[in-house]
Amino acid sequence: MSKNKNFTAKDSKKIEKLQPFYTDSKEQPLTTNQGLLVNDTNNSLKAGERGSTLLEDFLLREKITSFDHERIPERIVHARGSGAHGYFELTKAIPQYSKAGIFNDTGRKTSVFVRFSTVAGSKGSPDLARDVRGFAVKFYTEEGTWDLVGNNMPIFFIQDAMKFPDLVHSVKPEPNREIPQAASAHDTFYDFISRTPETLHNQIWAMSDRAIPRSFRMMEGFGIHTFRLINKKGEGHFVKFHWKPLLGIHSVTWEEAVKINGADADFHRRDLWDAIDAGHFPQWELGMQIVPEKDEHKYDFDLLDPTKLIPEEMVAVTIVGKMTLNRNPENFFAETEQVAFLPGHIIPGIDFTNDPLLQGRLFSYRDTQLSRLGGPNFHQIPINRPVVNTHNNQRDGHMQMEIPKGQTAYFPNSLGMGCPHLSKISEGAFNHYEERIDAKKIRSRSASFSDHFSQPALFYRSLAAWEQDHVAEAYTFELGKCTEDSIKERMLWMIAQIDEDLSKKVAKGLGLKVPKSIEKPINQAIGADADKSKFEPGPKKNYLDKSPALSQANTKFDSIAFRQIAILAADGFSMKNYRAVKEQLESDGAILKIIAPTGGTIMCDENMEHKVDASITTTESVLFDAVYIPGGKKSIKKLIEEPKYIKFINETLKYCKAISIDGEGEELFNQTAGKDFKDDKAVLINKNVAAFKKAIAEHRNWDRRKKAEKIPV
Ligand code: HDE
Repeated sequence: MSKNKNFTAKDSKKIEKLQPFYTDSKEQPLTTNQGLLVNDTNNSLKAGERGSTLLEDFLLREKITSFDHERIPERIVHARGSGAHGYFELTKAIPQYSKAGIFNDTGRKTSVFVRFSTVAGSKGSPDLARDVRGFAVKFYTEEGTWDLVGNNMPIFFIQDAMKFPDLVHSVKPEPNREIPQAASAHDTFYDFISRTPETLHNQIWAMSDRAIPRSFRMMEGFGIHTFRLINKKGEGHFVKFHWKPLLGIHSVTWEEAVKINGADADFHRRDLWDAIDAGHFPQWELGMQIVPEKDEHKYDFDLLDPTKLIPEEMVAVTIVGKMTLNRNPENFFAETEQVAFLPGHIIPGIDFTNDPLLQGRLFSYRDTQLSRLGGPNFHQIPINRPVVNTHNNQRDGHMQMEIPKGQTAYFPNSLGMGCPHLSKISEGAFNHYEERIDAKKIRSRSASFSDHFSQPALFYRSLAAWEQDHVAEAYTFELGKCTEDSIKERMLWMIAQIDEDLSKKVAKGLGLKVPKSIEKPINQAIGADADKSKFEPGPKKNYLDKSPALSQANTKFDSIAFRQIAILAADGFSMKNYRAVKEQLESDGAILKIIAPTGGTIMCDENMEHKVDASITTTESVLFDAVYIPGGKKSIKKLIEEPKYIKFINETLKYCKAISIDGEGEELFNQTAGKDFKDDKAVLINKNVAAFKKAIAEHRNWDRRKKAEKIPV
């Protein structure tokens, strides 16, 4: 309400008319900022359908430049992030593929800075949003800085950079109300997704458990695009980069994610920081899928299409090195916030391909840093400085932090003795891979990019039953949050193209029916003059029945490093069993935390004082991986009096986690839903610590999920 009593709604309409900054695109054609009518806002101008994007493309530049400058200073995407320092070591030299020093010198330790992030949320949004995670690595190599700016999923939502502003605008909070924060579960996102079938593959990954990781330490990373490796002879090989976490790939459930966001919005940030602080350094192996140039057209999908992965069963991942994160930043802003990743930062031995998404990214990231970090000298910010000296004739600009000496700032010169001078390729200078291009300049998309259903179906088929259940639940939740039935129905049709039963399950949850057909064309990511029939999604193919590598059921289950174990105890707890559990779990890196009725300290039955890590009122079971209840008559009597312990145990059971109980602890357990789960393989009553350790390492007993669903918490 306006404070000015004389100001009425009628006046506000008048002001709207007078002031030109109110715009409304209802029934209006799309134009450039100069009023030019636009006939294709979906494809960039390229040298041939599968060729590189042309600098001449003023439409792409205007659209992307405008988009890149939308937020200051928060990153427009990936605003919420956490970083860490570490190093990379080569374990297997690959001179036959790449001349890059870091891929040849096994004795070398290359410093890295890594930033993990969510995509859609603001800087202060919670960590457990259902979202893709960024996985950006800066290698400070002796030949210059290389940035591998990837995600935790091996494919992307769109095929052409021209679509990125549309994608991001659809997932961000809706512009009228700025709702919802850090969530894809809303109308505009699914309006866009359901009209853009190329998004379906990344979309189903985002509905899987990959979108709600247990920890940054337990995520895979992918470069996504096909890059090129170049050897000394100048020969090229296609390559896809993979990061494989030594701890395996593990996730929480969606219900837990929602609760974690409330209980500790910094859950992932804290976990990464604390693990490194405690000396449990997360590690990943760097893997490569290498494809000879002659095999470029061998596959049922196009290697330049970033919505496609190469199944590991078709091209194996060769492990070449290992990355260790061993140092937390000193200052969040100076390092994690100011770090500037650019896919264009490459080194001799690595090169780009014509993937049209990668081509657009090569423009976008430098552009966004100019507004985010204020000018062209962002490479001088400490975190962005290469570890090698730099000399060139670029000068001045905002925030020049160096004092370049001398009279000359041009090339060629004689007054400066010809310096800084050029280097030969044989001396390590970068040179571009000489790719032959003979094509028409065209704003279009290759027909080889039109198969949008085969790989989402392969992904879904490859999941374990519990993972498939989670996908169905995620779709039901996300579409249930949409308000427009037409959008939900279009999505149901799309999901049916992946798997009919999946779509039926989701439809049941939504109280709708899967439509037999929908209005065509569904694919609006084409030009207004394009032959629409050519761009309908192609038929679903089955070139591989299953890809076991895509399922988290086939990951590693052999570590309990930095797993959080809640010890439920009060005064008088039994020290004998606790001592054995503590010694054996801690020796394998687990972290034990005593959760007592109040803060302060408690006494065990051997009259020793123990520091309480959290009182039951200040913590939640969703923040822990497993629970241990030591015996001790007095302790158990006290715990039974506090109802939150019952909830704590019930939630542990509901989310399929391991629980170990000794002695009188069983009396407390009998007060919970646990009495019906005594034959469960991850419920260990008076069993040895080795069995508990194994159950924790297995992450969850998903077999429990159907029965545990009924536990009312
Ligand atoms: Fe990004 N992306 N992106 N992206 N992206 C940014 O750059 C962009 C894409 C990724 O921790 C921005 O510095 C365009 C794919 C990560 O600092 C911006 C397109 C992949 C990060 C930008 C893509 C990514 C970003 C925002 C379509 C996975 C965070 C702030 C052509 C391979 C890096 C910034 C960090 C950040 C643009 C698509 C990953 C605006 C135009 C595909 C991990 O420049």
